[in-house]
Amino acid sequence: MKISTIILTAIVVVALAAGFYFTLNNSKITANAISIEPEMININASRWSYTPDTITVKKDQPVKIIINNQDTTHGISIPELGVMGIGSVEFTPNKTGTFQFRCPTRCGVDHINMVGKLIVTD
Ligand SMILES: [Cu+2]
Repeated sequence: MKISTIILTAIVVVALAAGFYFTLNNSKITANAISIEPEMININASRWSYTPDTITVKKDQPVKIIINNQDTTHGISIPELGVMGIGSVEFTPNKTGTFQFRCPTRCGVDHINMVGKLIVTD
């Protein structure tokens, strides 16, 4: 075997090993970035209110709101944050402020008055 072939083979092996190492490292970084557990919040929903009716969360912190229906099917809708769900909603607030949430299901005569408040802080 020529010396140049041996050197070329060695270079290829080192390059592959380096590529493999960086790929592994990048995988770890990605895994860490998406492994942030959502903050779990339980809320009771019944005709026609939420308990609690005010929730405070942090911007950029994933949150999962579990909606415990006490009578019929209710949910949470926050159009300004692109959030809508029944049973539970999971999202990451991307802006601070005070947002009204409403029930997205027609759950009865006072459905329109079923509102809550989400406060997103820094
Ligand atoms: Cu409702």
